[in-house]
Amino acid sequence: MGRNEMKVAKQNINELFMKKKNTVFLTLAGSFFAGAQVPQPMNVLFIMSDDLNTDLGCYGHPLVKTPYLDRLAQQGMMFTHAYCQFPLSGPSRASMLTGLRPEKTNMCINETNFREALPDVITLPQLFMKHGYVTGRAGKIFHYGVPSEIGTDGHDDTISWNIRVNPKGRDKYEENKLINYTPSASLGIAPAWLAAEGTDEEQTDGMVATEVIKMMAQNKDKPFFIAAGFFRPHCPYIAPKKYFDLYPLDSIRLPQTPPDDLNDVPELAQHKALHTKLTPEQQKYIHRAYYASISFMDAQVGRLLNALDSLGLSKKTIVVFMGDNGYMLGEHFLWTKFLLFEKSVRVPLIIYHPGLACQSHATDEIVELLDVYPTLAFWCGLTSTHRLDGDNLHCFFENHPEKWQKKSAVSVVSRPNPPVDNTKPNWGYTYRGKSIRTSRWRYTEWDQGASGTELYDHASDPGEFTNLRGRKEFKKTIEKLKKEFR
Ligand SMILES: [Ca+2]
Ligand SMILES: [Ca+2]
Repeated sequence: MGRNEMKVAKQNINELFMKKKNTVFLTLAGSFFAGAQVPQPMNVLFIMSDDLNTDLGCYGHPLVKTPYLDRLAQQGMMFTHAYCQFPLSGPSRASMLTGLRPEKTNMCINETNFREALPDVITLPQLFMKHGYVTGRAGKIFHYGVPSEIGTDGHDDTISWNIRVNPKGRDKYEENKLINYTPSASLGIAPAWLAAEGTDEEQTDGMVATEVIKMMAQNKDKPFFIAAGFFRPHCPYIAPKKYFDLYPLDSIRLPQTPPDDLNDVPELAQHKALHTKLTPEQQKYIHRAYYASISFMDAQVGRLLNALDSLGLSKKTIVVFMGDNGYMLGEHFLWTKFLLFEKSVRVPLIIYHPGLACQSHATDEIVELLDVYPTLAFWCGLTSTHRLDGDNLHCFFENHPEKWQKKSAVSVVSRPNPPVDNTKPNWGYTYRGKSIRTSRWRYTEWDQGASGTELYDHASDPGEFTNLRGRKEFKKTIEKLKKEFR
């Protein structure tokens, strides 16, 4: 679609929007954007990966092989600075899927259900369902204990879906084969891995892809919002053996951290994972297994993208790919997530809209996972029933990144107020850490500053090693950043 045609299309949409209600807009919006002859709304293929940081080929990782995500990024838009709103599955996903900041969902832990605070909120898939779309998911989209709840509904919001499938693959049945460095701990947090025998299709994530392909084939003549919720690279890090072979152990480089790095880091900022006690060699095995899990998951994304082509859906399906939270692999001597450092809150976000030809395929502007809901709703002509906290990313797809107003991302995290007690709301956890990231700075407060603050200058210190709080020359910078908290 040329620029003038786009202008006309947008004008028409605006006029329609003024005059008519959403049903008409919904029916026509897809056709304007897609340039199709028969009015038809766009489909959405929504792909999530669990605990995936930006260690991907397209994000510049020197080792990790992700050919399919790289291809998606080349065709669509890669957001190099996208941030989750809470670095833990349940609260992050609830925030993104309701379009609301975590404090409004009142989810400080995975075990709380956002419906307690927001009984009537319309989730993103639910909005599509209410407008006549078929909504379906396979695997983890809302929270799901991994690996304990694989094969169940997990903590799903079941009213958001017409179709729910919960595959359970040989990764679940072969947990006894895991190489586990902390056998006494639960597998949901243990550093454990397996280079598995057998095929991709036998693994849970392979089955998720198979089920989603089936779902798209069965619903290819209806508008759909179909979601693939991959469990990898969440631990236990399991993938077929061939993906481990991509990463010889001697090619793995462990992150370099100054020995005194944590001396200027507040106690609450240091959530310790079991991985902290691993030997350097064990750490390399964990890196390799995490990378293998990413490449395996990437191959399943490839199967979905190829299926869109073979089903004739690629011209009428928006593809969204994202991670739910970042992941640390020993940076700052810290591991996993539930932290407010860059690597724990920065996530991959790649979006492809077949009807919008981006001239540029990547942007460094700061965006939040919250921005996904309003964008998809806008593209499909759906109006949210509640006020959304995110912004519409459309300007990046019409080659006007300068229209993007948001200049910072905010992430929060909880910490317990002992004693932890599962009869208390959120088990006694409250929002105690809050962090803001602009293109240059990261500023973090614990207990509104009473339990410590951190300021990192990404222009000179991308590793966030030197905490600049307390230095006179940065007082004004901190005051300014505090004003941008939301
Ligand atoms: Ca997660
Ligand atoms: Ca430090």
